Amino acid sequence: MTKIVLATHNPGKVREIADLLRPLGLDVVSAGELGLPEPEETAKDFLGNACIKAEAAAQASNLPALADDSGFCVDGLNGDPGIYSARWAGPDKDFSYAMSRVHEELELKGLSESRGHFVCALALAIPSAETRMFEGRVSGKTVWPPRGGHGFGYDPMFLADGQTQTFGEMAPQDKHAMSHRARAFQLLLEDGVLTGLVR
Ligand code: ITT
Repeated sequence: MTKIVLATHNPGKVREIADLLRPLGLDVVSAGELGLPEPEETAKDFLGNACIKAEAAAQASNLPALADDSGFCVDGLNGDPGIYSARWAGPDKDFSYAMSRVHEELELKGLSESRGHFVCALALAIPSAETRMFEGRVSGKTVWPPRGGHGFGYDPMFLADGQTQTFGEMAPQDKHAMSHRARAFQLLLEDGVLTGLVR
């Protein structure tokens, strides 16, 4: 079976991407399990950071590596936290705190809610081949207080358009059916490069 590295140290992403990859019959191992270092995310956009993470993992492991750079972009905060979504949670990765910060910064602007979207950039780096990149989005709005214990990160404060449940309230398979990550993944599948790896 072809081995592929998930170039992420975020357990929520590992869970969701492994669910999406499972049907392809790839042998998935995470960067955390391989003890790979976390590269600094110095790019100015999601695609650039996904590339940095995928290429660092592919180089260190000599295996194909799939990275995800994602975030929550809130219109009322001019797109913040955006590429800084993980950093807003501080060193303890406290997303209750990060969600409160979004809410408080909106309130400071006199807003009780705002439109926003999640972005997911995927980069697939294959040793000695060109890195492929894909981006998916899902639009909706902020809700306060947060609702639900599923998912991760900002899920409990995000209501996708046309839904009554936040991403935090949805069953994982319902989030997978419509999320930014699932949309980016669909583009990756359509490209065929991933299925080409399966022997
Ligand atoms: P890696 O870099 O190791 O992959 P990270 O958590 O630091 O892990 P990012 O830099 O891409 O990853 O930060 C993305 C943050 O955006 C993530 O920590 C979540 O808080 C948030 N986020 C991304 N996708 C999300 C989703 O599906 N639901 C809720 N929050 C999400």
